[in-house]
Amino acid sequence: MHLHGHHFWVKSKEFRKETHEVLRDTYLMAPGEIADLIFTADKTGIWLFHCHALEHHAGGMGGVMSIG
Ligand SMILES: [Cu+2]
Repeated sequence: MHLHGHHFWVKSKEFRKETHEVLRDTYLMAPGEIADLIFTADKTGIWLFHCHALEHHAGGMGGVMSIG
């Protein structure tokens, strides 16, 4: 999943129970995975959040986030 306009930290089972301070704008998720993407929403606007697999995005795996 890719978030436009921001970078985020990931807290997921991928990293077991540890929090790694890896700053990203894209995170490759496994099927069924649940992850927290932690970021500071300090940029006003409408930002796209979507899957980078184009066939997934075309199938509806995307949306927008409004910060204002
Ligand atoms: Cu996908």
